[in-house]
Amino acid sequence: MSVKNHTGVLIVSSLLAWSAPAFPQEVTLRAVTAFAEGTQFSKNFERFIEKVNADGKGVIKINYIGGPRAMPPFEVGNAVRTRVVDIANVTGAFYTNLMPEADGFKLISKPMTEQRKNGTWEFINQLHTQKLNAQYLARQFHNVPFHIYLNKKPDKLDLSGLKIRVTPVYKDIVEALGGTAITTAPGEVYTALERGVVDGYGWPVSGIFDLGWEKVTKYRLEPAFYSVEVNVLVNLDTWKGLTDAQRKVLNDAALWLEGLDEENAAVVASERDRQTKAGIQAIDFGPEESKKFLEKANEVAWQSVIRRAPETGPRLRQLAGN
Ligand code: 173
Repeated sequence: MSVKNHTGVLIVSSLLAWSAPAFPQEVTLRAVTAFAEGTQFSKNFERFIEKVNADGKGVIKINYIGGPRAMPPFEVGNAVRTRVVDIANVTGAFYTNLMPEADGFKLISKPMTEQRKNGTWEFINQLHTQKLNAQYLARQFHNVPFHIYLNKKPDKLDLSGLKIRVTPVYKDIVEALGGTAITTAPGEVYTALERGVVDGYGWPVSGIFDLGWEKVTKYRLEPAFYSVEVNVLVNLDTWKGLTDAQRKVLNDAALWLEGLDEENAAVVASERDRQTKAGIQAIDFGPEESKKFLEKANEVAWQSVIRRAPETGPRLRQLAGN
């Protein structure tokens, strides 16, 4: 080795040794959301990103790429699996093709503090590890229910002759009530209603104003049912590559994010009120019919999950306790 080369090596290695503490390694994660940016089911994830970027300064950073303009919602689960993105905000309903059990998450309505204690989080995390190559970092909106919204008024709790926009969340109950289920991403709902391609749609109690759907919605069918689940997932290779300090920033922010569910009761009340003011009428066939509806909704959904996931579905149902 020549003196010159030898000197070069020395200079390089000492530079590295010297520079390490001055430039601590900060990792940047690429993030997407399956819901439109700034809307009801992306908002809290966006607050989570802000928190991670503030608390994780110099340690971990999230680069928010955006929502459905950047990636079709039904592809987000697979994008996490293949590490096209590192972290995502997405409902299990959008990745049932990869994990049929994900259709059962809407049937679990216990608060996350309880799910983290009673083994539910652990079981669902295992499913994500195995089937989605992902860490199940957080679940949001357990206390926000769904509804079916309609533009035609049925005379009983029956959807015969009606075409209803669905995702896997509503498909089984819509069909059990005699309706025709048409699957679309949220971004296609407005046009489908406007053109009369569908007579109604499934959606949570909150969020219809975000995309102007109140302009093309006449009725909200009662009762509310199921439980919204929007999850924050981290690609498992990304997760394993993080330092303890980086993982701690994410985990702490995840628990904080789950805590934001406390705000939902007020949001639900104000959205119902706002719907009334916008002229959307509630259709309610009374307590007895509502009770039958809820029992049917629960039963058809579990049967469907258990048929598609005979090994794991029953355990999920046991954890859900319904
Ligand atoms: O209706 C939907 O697109 C859907 O399945 C969903 C799930 C969670 C939150 C919002 C919508």
